[in-house]
Amino acid sequence: MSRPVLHDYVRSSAAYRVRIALNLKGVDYESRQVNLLEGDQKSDAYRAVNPQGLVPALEIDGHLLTQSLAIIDYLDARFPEPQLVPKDPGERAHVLTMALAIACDIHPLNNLRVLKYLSGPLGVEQDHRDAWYAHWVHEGFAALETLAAPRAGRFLLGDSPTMADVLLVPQMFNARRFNVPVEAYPTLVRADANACAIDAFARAHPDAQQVN
Ligand SMILES: N[C@@H](CCC(=O)N[C@@H](CS)C(=O)NCC(=O)O)C(=O)O
Repeated sequence: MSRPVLHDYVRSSAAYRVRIALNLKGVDYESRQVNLLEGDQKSDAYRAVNPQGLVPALEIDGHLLTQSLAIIDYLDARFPEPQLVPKDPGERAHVLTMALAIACDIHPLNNLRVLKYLSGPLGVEQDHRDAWYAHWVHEGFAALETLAAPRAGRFLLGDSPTMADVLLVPQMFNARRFNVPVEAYPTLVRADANACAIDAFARAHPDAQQVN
């Protein structure tokens, strides 16, 4: 297998998810930075990689994959250990429910382009923009805490990390970065702390990236 190429950005939480999954699977990869703050994602060159103009994208096995959940699903099928989406149908649905609660119902509302649209064309002031951000984190995390708590162990489901933890860690990082308090969500705080103690998660952290 030639070395996969991740179209990446250090503080992109969707790319952070894929960095974690690649590390957990033990896949060595090249990171190519797409500077979101400079608008690289909107260039014709990058839209040829991902027509949505979003990171991440992963070149692997002759495929060009986009959408972080589809990429993680590919990696889980291609490199089965450690398994990130359980085979048991009930557990599988539970893990996907938690992952999608983050990926579909928190993250898109607080994405860079949404925040820029609020403060740009809609003229929303910074404090209202911050309130918007915190609102959707609290809505999502409150539900996720309730969903996760009955079946959580060291991680969101039991005692091994799953795709749900792969999505949780970057979302917790973002919440803290935007000064959203997370103490009201003890199950999420515990799973995040346990995951961050794992080397594969730690190496994917934005502060651990070596960017030129
Ligand atoms: N659903 C997509 C979301 C990707 C996404 O929103 N990426 C963000 C960074 S976390 C991005 O590229 N934003 C660029 C922008 O907002 O202009 C996925 O999971 O891959």
